[in-house]
Amino acid sequence: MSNEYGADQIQILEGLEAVRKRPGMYIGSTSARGLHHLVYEIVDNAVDEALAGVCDSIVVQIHEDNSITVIDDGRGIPVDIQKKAGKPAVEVVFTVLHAGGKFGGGGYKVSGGLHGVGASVVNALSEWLEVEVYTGGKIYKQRYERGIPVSELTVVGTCQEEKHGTKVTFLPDKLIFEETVYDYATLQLRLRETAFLTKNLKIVLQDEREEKREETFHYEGGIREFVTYLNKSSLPLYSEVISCEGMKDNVSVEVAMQHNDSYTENIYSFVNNVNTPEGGTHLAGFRNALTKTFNDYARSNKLLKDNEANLSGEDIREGLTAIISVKVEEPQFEGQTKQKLGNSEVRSVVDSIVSEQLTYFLEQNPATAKVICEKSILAQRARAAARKARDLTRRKSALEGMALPGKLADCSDKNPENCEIYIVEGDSAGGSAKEARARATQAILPLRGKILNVEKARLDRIYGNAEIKAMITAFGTGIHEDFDISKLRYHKIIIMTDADVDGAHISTLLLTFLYRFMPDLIREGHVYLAQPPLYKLEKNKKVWYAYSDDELNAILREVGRDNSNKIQRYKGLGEMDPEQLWETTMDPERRILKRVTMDDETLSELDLTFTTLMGDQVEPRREFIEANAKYVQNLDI
Ligand code: 28G
Repeated sequence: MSNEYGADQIQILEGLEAVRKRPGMYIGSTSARGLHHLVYEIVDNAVDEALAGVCDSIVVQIHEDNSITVIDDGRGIPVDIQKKAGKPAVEVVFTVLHAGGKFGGGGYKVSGGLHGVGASVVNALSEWLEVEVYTGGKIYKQRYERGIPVSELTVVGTCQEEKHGTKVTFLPDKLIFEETVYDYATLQLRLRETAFLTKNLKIVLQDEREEKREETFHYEGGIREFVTYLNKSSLPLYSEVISCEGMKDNVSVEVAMQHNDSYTENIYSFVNNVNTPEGGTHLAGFRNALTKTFNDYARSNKLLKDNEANLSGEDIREGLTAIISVKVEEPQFEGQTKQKLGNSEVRSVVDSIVSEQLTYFLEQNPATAKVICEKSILAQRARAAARKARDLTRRKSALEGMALPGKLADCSDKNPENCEIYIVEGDSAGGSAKEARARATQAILPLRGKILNVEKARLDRIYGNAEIKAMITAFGTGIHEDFDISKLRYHKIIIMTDADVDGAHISTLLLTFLYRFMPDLIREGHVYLAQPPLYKLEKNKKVWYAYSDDELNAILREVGRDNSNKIQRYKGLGEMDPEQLWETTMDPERRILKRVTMDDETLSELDLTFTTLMGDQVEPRREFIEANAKYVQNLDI
C-alpha cells in the first residue's frame, strides 16, 4: 500500500473516524437494531441491482462467528479506476462516506430511509470486511480493517467469463456494538419483506451456526402474494387479491389489497422498498381513491340509498389488508422520525392510478364489489352504535365522576407514583392476591376467563366488554383521543397470569389491548409482567422457589437431590396460598417484574410484526413481547 497521505486519504480517515465516533448518527443505534442494520445496508445495495433488472438472486449467510456474507449476481461493483479518486471504484464505494448510493441510470436508490448510508459505514463499523467482485472471468478482492484498506484490490483467481456479481463478508466490530449475535428471526422477517416487495427476486438466508437453517424467499406474485400471506391467519372475504399497477411522472405505483373478516385495518406503505409507518402522500392518495371509488360505485349501483350518508374511509378500510409500494426518484421524508413521504406529486399519481383501475375492477367483479360494500355498510352502522355507547360512558363519567369497577380492590394511597395495580386472571387467584397484597399501594383487579381479542372484535363490542370497561375505568386515563396519561391512577400496571400456555395467552391478549388502545402506557414504561415461580422446593423445613428449569437444577445441585425434597410444580397462581403469592410474586423486595418496553421505532414496526405476520399464533407473538420486555428485578431497591 502506498504510504503517502494525500488530501483524499485524510478526508477518508476523517470520515471513518466520524462514523466510529458517532455510530448512532449513521445506523441509528449500536444495539441489536444497529447490528442488523449493517446487513440491511449491504443487502439494499444488492437489491438496487435487482431493481435495475440486472440481478435475480441474493444469498445471505450468517457464519459461526456471526460474520455475515452477502452475495449477489448483479453486474459487480465496478473495479476500474475512478478518475477523480485515482482508485478502483469499488474501493471508493467502501471507503468514501455516502458513496454507496446510486442515483439515476434508470434505477432507484433503495435506501431512502433514515440510515441509508451504505457500504462505507458498514465497513467503518466492521472489525474486518472483504469484498469480492466477479467480472470478465476474474475474481477481484480487497480487505479492510475497521474501514481502512489493508490490501490493494487484487485479482485472486479466475471464474467463468459469464459469471458476474459481488460478494461482501464482514464481522461487526465488538468495540462498537453492544450486541454482536445475529437473530435469525429478525433477518428472516426483513428479507422476506424485501422479497415480497421485489417481484421475482430470490433471497436465500442461511444460518451456519449451531441450529443450521436455510430458507428461500421468492415470490413471483410480489405484493399480491404479500397480501395473501398477511391474510392467511384470517378468512379472506373474497378470493381475489385486487391490484393496481402503473407509472406516471416517473413515479411507479404498485398496490395490492384484500378484505378479511377482521375489523382492523392493516395497510403497509413503502417508498423505494423502505417501510413508511407514518404514511405520507402515497397513503393519502390511496385512501382518497378508495373512499371516492367505493362511494361512487355504491351510489350508482343503489347499494347506498339517496338518503343514506356516504361511507367513511374507515368503514371501507375495516378488515382491509393492503400494500402500497411506490418508487420515487428523489423521495422527501418528513415528520419527527423522517418516516413520512412528503413528495406532493405522489398523492395525485397514486390517486389517479388506483381510482381508474379500481373502478374497472369493481365493474368487472360485481359480486366482490357487493361483498365489500355490504361489509362497509355494516361497519358504518357499528361505528354509529359505538359512538353512542362511548358518548354515553363519557357523559356518565362527567356526571357521576368515575365509578370504579366493583371487582376492584383499590389501594388506599392516592399518589399514583406509589401505586400499582395487579391485573389478575381468575377469581380464585384474585382472592389470594387481595389477601396477600400491601393494601396501601397495591390494588387488585381480577378478570374472569379469556379476555376479548381486540384484533377480532368491532369497537361496539370492545366498549361493551365488562373486563375492558373495568380496566379503562380503573386506570383512569381514558382511551384513544380521550387518553390522558396524567390521569393514570397507578404508575405500575402489572399483569399477573399463570406460568402456563393459557396464562401466556391471556397476558398476550392484555398486552394487545394495551398496545392498541393505550400505547403510551407501554411507551412510558408503566406496563409490567409479574413472574410467578414454576417450582417450590422444600427440604429440612427450608423453602426455595425456582422461576425456571435452569434455576431449579441449580438449586438441586446446591442442596442435593434426594427423596427428602418435595418438589412442587405450580400449575397456577391459584395453588399458592396468599403468603406464598406475596413472597414469590408480589413483595416489591423479592419479586421479579418484567417491564414491557418499546421505543417508538419498535412500536411503529410492531404493526407489521405483531398483528399480521404473527396473526393468531400466540407463541411467536409471545416471543416477540418477551424479546421486547426487559427484566427489572427488585425495582424498589
Ligand atoms: C453483495 C453485497 C452487496 C452492487 C453494484 C453494481 C454497480 C454499482 C454496485 O455501481 C456506482 C458507478 C461507478 C462509482 C453499476 C456496475 C453500473 C455498472 C454497477 C452490492 C459508483 C456503483 N456496473 N452491485 N454498485 N458506481 N452490489 N452487493 O453492493 O462509479 S453495489
